[in-house]
Amino acid sequence: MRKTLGIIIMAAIAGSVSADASDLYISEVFEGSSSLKYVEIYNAGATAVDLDTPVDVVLRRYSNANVSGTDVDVSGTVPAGGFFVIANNSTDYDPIFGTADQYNSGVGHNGNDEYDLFDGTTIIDTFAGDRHGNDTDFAANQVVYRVFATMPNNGDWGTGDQVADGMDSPSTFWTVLDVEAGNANAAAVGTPGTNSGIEAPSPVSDWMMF
Ligand SMILES: [Ca+2]
Ligand SMILES: [Ca+2]
Ligand SMILES: [Ca+2]
Ligand SMILES: [Ca+2]
Repeated sequence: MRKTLGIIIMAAIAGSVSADASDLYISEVFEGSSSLKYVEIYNAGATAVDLDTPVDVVLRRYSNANVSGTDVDVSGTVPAGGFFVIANNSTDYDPIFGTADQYNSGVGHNGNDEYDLFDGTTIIDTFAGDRHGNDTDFAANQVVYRVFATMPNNGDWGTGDQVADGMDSPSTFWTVLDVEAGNANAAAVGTPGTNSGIEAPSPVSDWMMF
């Protein structure tokens, strides 16, 4: 009886915790050939986050040298300690990785584009936010992993351009792996929707759950 009561109380407490989109961060960005591209978002919090309610979460892409971006309105739920994947399209993505959480051709980065993640009007994270306005390639034909061990940080790339396979970005906030021609090694180097061991803690219960 006591145990049952405890479970009921814990469930009531968990239900009262409001989702906090500030627990979200961009955990992986994949840029292959054709339009095999995706962005993975991780929820480091203890509560699932609805990407539309109570505040609308939006991914904004800045292409080439542009300093104004184009919005991808992400919709769905990111589980506590879980991932959410937005892929460019199913034709390129599904045969290699299975089903993504969302498809949107706005996820069309090609090596010199950056992303900001917005919670309403507030930027909560970036992928190379310090490179807006710079059209030099910095992540072409690579999968780029957020280095969990360096979190929290703002996702900046740091001063410098593209780095070699297996190296960190100049900021040390990201680690890159090369994607081979024709996406030959895509399934080996990309981990959409799952933890590679770089971009999120394993197990998640070791961090920020309480
Ligand atoms: Ca949204
Ligand atoms: Ca571009
Ligand atoms: Ca490419
Ligand atoms: Ca991943």
